[in-house]
Amino acid sequence: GRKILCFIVLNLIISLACLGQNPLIRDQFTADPSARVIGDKIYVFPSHDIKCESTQGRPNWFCMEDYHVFSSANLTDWEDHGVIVSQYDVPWADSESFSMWAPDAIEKEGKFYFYFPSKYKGHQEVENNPNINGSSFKIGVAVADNPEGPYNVEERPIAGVDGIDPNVFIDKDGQGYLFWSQHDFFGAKLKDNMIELEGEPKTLKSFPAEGLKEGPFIFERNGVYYMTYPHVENKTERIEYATAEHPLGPYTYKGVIMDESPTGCWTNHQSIVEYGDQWYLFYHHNDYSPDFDKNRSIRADSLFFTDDGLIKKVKPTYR
Ligand code: FUB
Repeated sequence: GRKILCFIVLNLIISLACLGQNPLIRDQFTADPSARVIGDKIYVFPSHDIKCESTQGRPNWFCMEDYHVFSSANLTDWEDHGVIVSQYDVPWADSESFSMWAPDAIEKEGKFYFYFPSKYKGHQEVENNPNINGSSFKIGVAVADNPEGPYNVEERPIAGVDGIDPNVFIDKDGQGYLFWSQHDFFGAKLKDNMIELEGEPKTLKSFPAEGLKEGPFIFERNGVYYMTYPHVENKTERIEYATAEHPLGPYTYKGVIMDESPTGCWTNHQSIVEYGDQWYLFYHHNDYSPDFDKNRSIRADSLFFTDDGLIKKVKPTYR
């Protein structure tokens, strides 16, 4: 009885601590948080919004030139480990497009693999020609011996991948998968080296047909694969999920994890992680930039499951 009481009190303290600290990073704009437990800490690999000069990137749009990584042992105090990858380090990226969008990272056998999208050199050809079916983004990888880096950027983007918002997942049997979005969601097995696809990508079906979907993030719990993603049906993105018995599907739509922003932040972008017996949803909102929703801030709130393994809706702790 005492043990259970201690457990409940501890969880309550952790949850309350979490409620009190949003947004997580207060000295810069951050978005698209990918949270990973590494050792006894949580690492967050977000993207980095900046205020663009009028000559940089697309005016009044996302302006993103590099990535920082942050870590915390208590979800309250965050250490900024500095820039790990910048658009100027990536040989194939168009460093005038400021398009280092949502990344992801994972540990495998003591190495750390960081995946990021960017517009590539020559992307204008696709953008200016409606007859070419393709994306103006590709996805690159950088590899390090420590989560904080230094990261070595692969010379070329991943062959066979066109799109944004990479998400990497390693199943219980050690098989790696890469997911990304390009109108639809795509997924493919990764080779052991984690930097090449094994076989052809598969289109993942059975998600809502209408509206934009992006930002896939998959996790496994009790043998169920959860695919979570932001989806715009009306004006702003809400976070939804679908489940499957295999990482590559088929997926069945299950419901909404977080409703649309009440104050009109157009994007949201999630990751879900278990840390110290508690599940957390990491996401973003434009807390520090109410008038310009391309300058966002990352947040986290506790997440709970029903006995049937469904995800209970998370209410953001706005203040
Ligand atoms: O941060 C830029 C883009 O906005 C991301 O890639 C999308 O997921 C959305 O959050």
